Amino acid sequence: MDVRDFIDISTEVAGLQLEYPVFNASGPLCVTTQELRAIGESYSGAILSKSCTLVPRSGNPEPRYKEFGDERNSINSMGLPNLGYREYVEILPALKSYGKPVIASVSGLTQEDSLTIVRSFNNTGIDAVELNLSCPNVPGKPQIGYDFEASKNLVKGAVKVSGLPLGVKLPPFFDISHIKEMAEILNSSGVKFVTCINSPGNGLVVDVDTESTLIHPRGGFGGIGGPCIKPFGLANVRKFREFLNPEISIIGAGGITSGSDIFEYLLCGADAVQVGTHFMNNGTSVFQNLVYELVKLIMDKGYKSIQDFKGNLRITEAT
Ligand code: RRO
Repeated sequence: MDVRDFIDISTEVAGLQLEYPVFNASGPLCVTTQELRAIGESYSGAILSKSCTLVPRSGNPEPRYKEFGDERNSINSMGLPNLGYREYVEILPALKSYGKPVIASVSGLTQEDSLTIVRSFNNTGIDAVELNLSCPNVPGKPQIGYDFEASKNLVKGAVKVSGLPLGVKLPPFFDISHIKEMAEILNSSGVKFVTCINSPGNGLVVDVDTESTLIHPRGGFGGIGGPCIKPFGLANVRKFREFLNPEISIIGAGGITSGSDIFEYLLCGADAVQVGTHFMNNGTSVFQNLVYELVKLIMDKGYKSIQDFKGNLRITEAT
């Protein structure tokens, strides 16, 4: 059975065609060739690599990823473990054989590093670059997405040197004025897509039995993922959709574990979604399950395609 026999759930992000509106978030299980190939073979609508730096990094000391709570939330302080950008320039073009968009995530430790890396993916045959403005876990490196002036300089510089559609991965914002200000920067910078949200940074999870933090790096502080962050992901998508130019695509991320969660993000205006914690906890089978659940839900509701309901969230009536 092919779900496409029943309904059209294809979507477009930054001019790229995705057969399914769901793919992996940069982070879990997308560092090595083997991991990236497994994503290619799955129902993931695209292949997105782990954020890369100028030189390879082994990341922060273990334990650096833990699940917590009944809903399988997560805390991580991976610290950008990756093979270094030169490896991804080699590895990623071959993944085009899977017939889906291939996207490189870039997270230089300085602006100069980021521009060098972004430039290096030009003419490699891959489809797009996602510039990560929101890694919460590198000691001594604040998240650039919370510094509007620095973000503006970096994004404008990156768009200038990139020959590919360029998007940004944003941290969550908790005040509407911040979303508006960031949207205005992005509207005038030439970005083609926005991914929101990265894991809310600097959370702390405590183990009562051992009276200690769950993870080791940075005093136990880390980025939070899983269902507990979904309301903030939805809110950021909804408000960015209101403030961003309509031609800028939005990819939602944060707490997706079901087809119904994907439907919520699409209703808030996302063009596609990414899955982080749920993928990390369960592997590539999640993509097929999510696609089937989404198809069933859309069919039950009587819609024929994503276009029929995307962005159509209603405000509940006053009583
Ligand atoms: O590697 C990480 O510690 C990490 C990154 Br780059 C990111 O963007 N978000 C996250 O939760 N962890």
